[in-house]
Amino acid sequence: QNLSFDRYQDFDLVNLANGIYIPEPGKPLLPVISTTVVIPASARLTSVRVQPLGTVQIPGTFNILPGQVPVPFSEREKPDFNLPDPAVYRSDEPFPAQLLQNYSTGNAGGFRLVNLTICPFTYHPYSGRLFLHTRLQIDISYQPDVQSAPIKTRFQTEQLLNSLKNLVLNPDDLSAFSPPIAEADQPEINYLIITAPELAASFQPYLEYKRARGLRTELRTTDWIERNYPGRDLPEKIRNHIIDYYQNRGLVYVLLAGDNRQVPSRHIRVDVGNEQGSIPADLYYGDLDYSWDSNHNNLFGEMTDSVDLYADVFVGRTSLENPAQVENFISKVIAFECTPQLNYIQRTLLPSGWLWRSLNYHGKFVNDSIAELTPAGWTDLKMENPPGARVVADSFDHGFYIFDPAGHGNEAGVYDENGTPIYTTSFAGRQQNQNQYSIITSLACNPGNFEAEDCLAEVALNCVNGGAIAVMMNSRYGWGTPPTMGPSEKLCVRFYDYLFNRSEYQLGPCHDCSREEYASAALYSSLWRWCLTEFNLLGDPTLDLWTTPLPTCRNHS
Ligand SMILES: [Ca+2]
Ligand SMILES: [Ca+2]
Ligand SMILES: [Ca+2]
Repeated sequence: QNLSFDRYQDFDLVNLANGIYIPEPGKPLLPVISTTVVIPASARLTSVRVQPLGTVQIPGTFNILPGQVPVPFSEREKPDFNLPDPAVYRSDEPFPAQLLQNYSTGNAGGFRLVNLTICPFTYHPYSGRLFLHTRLQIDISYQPDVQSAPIKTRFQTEQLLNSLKNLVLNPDDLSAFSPPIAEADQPEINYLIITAPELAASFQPYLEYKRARGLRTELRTTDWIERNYPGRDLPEKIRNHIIDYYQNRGLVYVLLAGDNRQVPSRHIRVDVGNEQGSIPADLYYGDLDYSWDSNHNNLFGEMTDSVDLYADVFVGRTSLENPAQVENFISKVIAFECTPQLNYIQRTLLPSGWLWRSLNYHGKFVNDSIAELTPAGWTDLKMENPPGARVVADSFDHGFYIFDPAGHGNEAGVYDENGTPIYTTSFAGRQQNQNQYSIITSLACNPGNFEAEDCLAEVALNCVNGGAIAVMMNSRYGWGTPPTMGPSEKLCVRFYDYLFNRSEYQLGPCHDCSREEYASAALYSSLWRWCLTEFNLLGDPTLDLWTTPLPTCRNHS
């Protein structure tokens, strides 16, 4: 029941629930699946093998759609159709030749993970036969590493174990495979706030609040970091400070507490097609294993640079720049965590517009996928082609826990293909939803570009009488792969999958694990790397999320 087919022009389109596409223009477009396996923290991977244990032929013959060139969601032109590659389509050789498309290894907080991208289909283009491998055997071999595993604190291991159980295929192995535990050499710091000197005093009440919830907290200012840590520039010094606390003081959570002027972002360099991406990516501060510039050319996160894309600490940014905004942020978090309104938690607001009308491709596709994930009893208010942003903003004021405006975008808003606004900064800053703060996601281009003076994500987060408590939006172009759902859509959907289906109730881990699902795709495909890294979190990574209107307070101790 997870498999369905559509027709697109003269071609067959294969859909698999939880599958993704990594399109190669002209080659048959078949969904692939990602899966993650934990191996011992001290292990070195030696081989991965995937074999089918059960295979069925899908009745009929198929003319599978060729992969198309990805398109940014700000592009309103209809992309040209990519024709089938005759070298593949005139042959009857099995496609793809290997079920295992790619795999990667990495570390998440001392745990060692293997991420696999597998195509569960085999297609014979000339005869049109299509086979589905319904059961797969995955063999993973490893050896003890010569380097011993990093030592982690009990708190670090517990937090990571708690989040990784939702990511890995073999959660029962997590305890046995966890890194060795020891007390930190220096006093433990679980939660670090990094901010500019002028905001430090305003964050003191927040440190105390988080302390009362069981976290060992510390605040460091960028000028102190500048003086005390090595690095080629301030972002590298900040990251070296985080690495120090991660290795020696048991650090798990980091709040980058400021706009780009207060706490600078690192740009990473990813190219997709003719687009050169220079992408503000806060994952640079979370994935701590490598330098992100292993080829030493001052361009970070290139496809040739070493990264593993697994967060070792959970990072979020609260993009604010003055004490009044800090005060507002603190009061919103405390209200959200301790005295939430109960009547709005199980409500989603899902406005959408046309992405490419000529391709029959609409923002409602991603929103329908989100609505399919909301539990029974939730109310999903879909608004297709709203007449303008005012209607959406008026609804928003009634209180919706989840808000996903889907359309074309820029820094100031999200729009239908024809230019009609769906949601914009002028409304986001004046919402009156009071203590019914929303979690906001969007596939659109650029509304998460916090380097702009005030992008949509920042305005929603800093709204005084309501707005958002957490926003995940793209800092550069979102990418689509019409007629199939592209990475930016899948990332929005996967966040809600972790929240609703996998019971991940903490914001940072929910955001990071849902992205890590696609780690190997993003190590292998620049399209996926672009989309994964630009989807930054604006919000506190330690924030406790509600999915039922039952107030219980969580205590980290
Ligand atoms: Ca580089
Ligand atoms: Ca990592
Ligand atoms: Ca800004």
